[in-house]
Amino acid sequence: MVAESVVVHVEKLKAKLREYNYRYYVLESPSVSDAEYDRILCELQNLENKYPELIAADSPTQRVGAEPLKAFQEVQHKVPMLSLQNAFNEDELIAFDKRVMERLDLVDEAQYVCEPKFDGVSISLRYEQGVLVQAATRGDGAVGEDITQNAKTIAAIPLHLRGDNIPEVVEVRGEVYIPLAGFEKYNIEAAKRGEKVFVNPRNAASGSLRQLDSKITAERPLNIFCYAVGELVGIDLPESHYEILQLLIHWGMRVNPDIKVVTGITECTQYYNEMMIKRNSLPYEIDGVVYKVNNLAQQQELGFVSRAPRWAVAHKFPAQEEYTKVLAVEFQVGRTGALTPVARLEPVFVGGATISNATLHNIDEVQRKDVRVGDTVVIRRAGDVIPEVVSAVVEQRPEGTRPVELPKKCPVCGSDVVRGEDAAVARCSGGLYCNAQRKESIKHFASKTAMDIDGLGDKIVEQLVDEKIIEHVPDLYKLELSAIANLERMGEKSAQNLLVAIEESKNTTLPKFLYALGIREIGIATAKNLAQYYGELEKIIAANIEELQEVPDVGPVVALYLAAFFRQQHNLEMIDKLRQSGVHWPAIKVQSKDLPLSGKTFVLTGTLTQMTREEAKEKLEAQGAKITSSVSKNTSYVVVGSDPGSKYDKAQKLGVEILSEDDLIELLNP
Ligand code: D41
Repeated sequence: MVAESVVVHVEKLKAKLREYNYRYYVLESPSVSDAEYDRILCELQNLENKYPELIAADSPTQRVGAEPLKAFQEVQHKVPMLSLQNAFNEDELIAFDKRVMERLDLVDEAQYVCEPKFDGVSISLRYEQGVLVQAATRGDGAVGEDITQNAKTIAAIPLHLRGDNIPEVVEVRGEVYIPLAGFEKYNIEAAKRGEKVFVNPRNAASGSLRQLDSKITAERPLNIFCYAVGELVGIDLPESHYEILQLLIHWGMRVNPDIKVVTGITECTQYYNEMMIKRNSLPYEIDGVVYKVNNLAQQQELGFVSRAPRWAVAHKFPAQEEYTKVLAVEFQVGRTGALTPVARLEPVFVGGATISNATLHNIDEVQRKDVRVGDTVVIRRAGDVIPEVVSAVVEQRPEGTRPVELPKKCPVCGSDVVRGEDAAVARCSGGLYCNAQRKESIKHFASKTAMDIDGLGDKIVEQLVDEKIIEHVPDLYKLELSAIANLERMGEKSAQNLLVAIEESKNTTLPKFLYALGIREIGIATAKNLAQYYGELEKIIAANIEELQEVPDVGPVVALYLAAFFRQQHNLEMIDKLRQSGVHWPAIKVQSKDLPLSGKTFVLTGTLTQMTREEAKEKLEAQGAKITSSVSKNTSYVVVGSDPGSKYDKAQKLGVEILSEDDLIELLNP
């Protein structure tokens, strides 16, 4: 037993260090000298050495810890980390605000929180009873990597929350970044040591967080700004996003001082202009600003599409641009046969990276911009987005150039190239005869979100197809060691590992399998909805176009693609072959479909008095109804509260049945 006086003293030392640390790194106004801080840390260290049972995970001595990891563990985010939709210009921004106002049926302008957009790495910090227990990268938003050891080395991240009203669980979301000064200093020193330098601060932050040895991370000048909460248990959410940020500040998290609440989109644009000027004097990089609807009830009502909230938008600063020459224009063939024109360029340094290819999107775009081989062009690179050709400098065009034409035959397989009447996209009609389409569909099948075949990278797939070792997806499950061990850059060991990964991929889930099939417009979110709704693949295959549209998020176009895919004999044969090879998934329990309002679609407009719109939505959904935001002729009922918006007029125009709040209550409680 350790004497109580020692326990109390250790707690006092820890509290002191926590306070000093907070003042230094979060408030950036130190309250003691470095020597004093070190003295207390040393005293604590000595006591912990003597009484190891007193070492707690949140002790300031535990920031750099333990042995290097072998690999990062996966972390399933309890609340998904959503992504942000982008607005690249004022028109897109105005459209965003208009959608917000329409969906909320607002007459007055919406209130927005404006935040700088830090160019770093998004992470999630999980605190239980106020103690940091886990840090994770965003990953794909659903699953990230456990970087707890590395996050603990960041001094601005509290190991222990301050203040009162500490929740049982809170996940704090923020952006880890490297200040410009730290980035430059690090690169100068790395260059002196003859080591690799980072191209930009974001890569530096990302590379530093992804070190298996936290001692290396500890040497990097990482910092954080927090901007949201994920899971929250034990206390009620406040009413606004701004109040959440105040709570974070209260708990000792670092929140950016340039965050502001404004009313209406005009004030957002003013903020944007202010930050654009301020940007150059900030000690860290920002690549735009973010606007978020402040009111949380409104956020909830807006919800999200795919994985981005409808209530937030990133307003990007203009991208960096540079001039270079077009050496060639080639057409790449994608998984669905779409031909994408790509400009091969004289290499040029834009926005922190050397670019030698840029997309031209589609043939209409090429002809509209009239980009020709030999032209000098403007190249734009915005953040992570694929570089694009903005325009050609016609004044500098050499003689004898010709407009780029769409090839009549697929450059890969020679099949006819076809274009629908109004489709901007031209496609190779070769289907799975086309090597390019087959390669892309196999890559997609093997990808992490799909069957997750570790080690089956793009280069390997290309070799396997080019050397005719495999032709179609099901052939993957017939691969033998001898066939793959001879591939370039493939040793016996990695060949064996690949076979194991292929074998393990057989154990999958229905959503992953559905997504892996590569049906047009079927992302993982839609695949999950389909799986949840039908429970069995056979039922999805058997469903007709109308039935498919009962699934959340499935509209007429997606339903058509699904039905078309499952009508093709060769696709059904492929599915059979895969299942015969042993691909399987656990059964899914479906929510009952025989509810009173199954198959009915509702739109809610105006203010309800006896329940909130959210409650109405939940009650309707519990009875099987689907709630959508816009009125169409497929809408079954429009529920009209007081001060209804334009949706009411539209319902009348289309002759959709209109329900009052009382009618709704009657319907819910017959
Ligand atoms: O500064 C940022 N990079 C930033 C990113 C920010 N200030 N706010 C953000 N808010 C969100 C939501 C609205 C989803 C909570 C974000 C991000 N998301 C984000 N960053 C990367 C993916 C999403």
